[in-house]
Amino acid sequence: MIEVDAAPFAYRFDPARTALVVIDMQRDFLEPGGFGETLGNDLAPVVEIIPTVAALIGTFREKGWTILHTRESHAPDLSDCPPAKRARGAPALRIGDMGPMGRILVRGEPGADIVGPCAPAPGEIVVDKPGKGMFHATDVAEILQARGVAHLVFAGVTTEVCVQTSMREANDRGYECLLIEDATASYFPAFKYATLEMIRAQGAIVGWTAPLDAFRKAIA
Ligand code: TIU
Repeated sequence: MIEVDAAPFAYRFDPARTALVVIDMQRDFLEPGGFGETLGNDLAPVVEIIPTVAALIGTFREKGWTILHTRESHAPDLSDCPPAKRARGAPALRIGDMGPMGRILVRGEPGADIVGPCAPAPGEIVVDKPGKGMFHATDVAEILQARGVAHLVFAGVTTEVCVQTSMREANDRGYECLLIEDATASYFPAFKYATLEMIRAQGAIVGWTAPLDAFRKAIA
């Protein structure tokens, strides 16, 4: 077992039973004209973490440990997009509308791609998910069970939406979850810090948090 100096106390994991989960590092959330910007968000806080997420992916790659990437996206006919999700709010463009990177949040469009520095390598798992959580309407449970995974290390965007939802889903399914603090971001920095606090409060009620540096020191 490897022990990471994490909060609220040490996080222990067996690399053979661990997967890195990189949530939704897609152009639609990180680049101008994508879903995130159409919702009215400032992209700067999420763009900032790209190099750290890439470094974390590189660390897992060097070790040959399991890496799973998710993409929030919908079928071209939007059959997996609840009408309520598309109708919500007053975005500049709605899910399925044509934007500068193709149709917003639609599978196979340029905007749904993962940004270059975080792009999946051959052999890494890529899961398209129609919801915020990675277990909803996906094969993630079966994929992780088939590999005997018990520990999940989380990164990606956004901290309080898809990362937190996926981490809570995983926690309820019995996974031991660690969120890498500087490899996740929100459009709202205050929401990121609140999420980190609520995850690790009450004796790691949802899971642990640690900076990338602490994770790397632990495995060195
Ligand atoms: N809007 C927002 O903060 N996030 C999302 O809609 N999806 C993800 O977090 N991936």
